[in-house]
Amino acid sequence: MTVTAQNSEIDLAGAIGLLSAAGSVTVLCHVQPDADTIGSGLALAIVLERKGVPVQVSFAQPDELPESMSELPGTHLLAPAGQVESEVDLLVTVDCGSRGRLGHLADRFDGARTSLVIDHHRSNTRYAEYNLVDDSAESTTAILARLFDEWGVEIDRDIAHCLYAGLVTDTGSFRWVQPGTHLLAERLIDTGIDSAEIARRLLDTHPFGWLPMLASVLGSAQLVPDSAEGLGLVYALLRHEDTIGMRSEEIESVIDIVRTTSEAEVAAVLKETAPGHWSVSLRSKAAVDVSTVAARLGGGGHRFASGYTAEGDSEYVVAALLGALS
Ligand SMILES: [Mn+2]
Repeated sequence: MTVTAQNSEIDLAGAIGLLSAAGSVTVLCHVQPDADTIGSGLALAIVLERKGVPVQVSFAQPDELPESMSELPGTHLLAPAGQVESEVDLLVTVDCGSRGRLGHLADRFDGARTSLVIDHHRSNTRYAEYNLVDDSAESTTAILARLFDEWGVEIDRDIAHCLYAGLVTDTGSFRWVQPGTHLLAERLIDTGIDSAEIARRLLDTHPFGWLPMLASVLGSAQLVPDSAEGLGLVYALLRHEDTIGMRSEEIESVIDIVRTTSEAEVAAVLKETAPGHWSVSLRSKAAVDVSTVAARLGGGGHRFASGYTAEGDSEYVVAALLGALS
């Protein structure tokens, strides 16, 4: 297929039609995968495998699945990025707001007969031939739960485990919810999954070294009361040396502490992924749409949670952020 194919919006029934007709499927998750993209990818792959459809799930980087997700059902369907088939009937991306979030696996679009995006990011760029995007959904796994219901797929314990992983993490342990969120959680828990253990593994398990890392990083946090039109910015830097030996689980946890600062509407954590290369997480509480802020800096995301990448020294990256917030 060509990348200039018409980018159609599609509904659940249309997506089911594509999935039902597919002779083979590749499911791609975003780089630096979280539990929503992996939970979505594995749940969909389990369903397709049971229907007899050859399926691979993958993500471009890092090379290994985050340790906290290793107990999810369906990991036997994960393929190393280098082993993802170059030709496939249907390419599906899950929880991935733009083509760039696929990393080098974006080239698999070239060998796909057709493509489908399933996502809930506000900033989604509709980069596939068919796009099932619901930015009101709590998680991509919540969209998949509706898709499975419409498809007549029974959500059993294994599928529920994958869907719950995305739901509990993307809602911040059920802080950011809407009518229906807890009903979905109840349905998933009722299959017999150990919801406490799933949440503990994904969100509340860190090695001891996390504590001194936090002490160092949080100790250097800065408050900029004038930023964001006087609503305030708080930020912290995770320098490359702070991240050595830390898993993504430890690195991604920092923003959840920084964002609790009462004097700041916007929180940022600048993570130095390699010397001079930064991945920036943004959070807001109510008044600021950080998906727009991230978009100004080349990234994207949700209204209250977004991110982007940047290059340069920390002063330069902070100055660019302050500029985008003003
Ligand atoms: Mn998500």
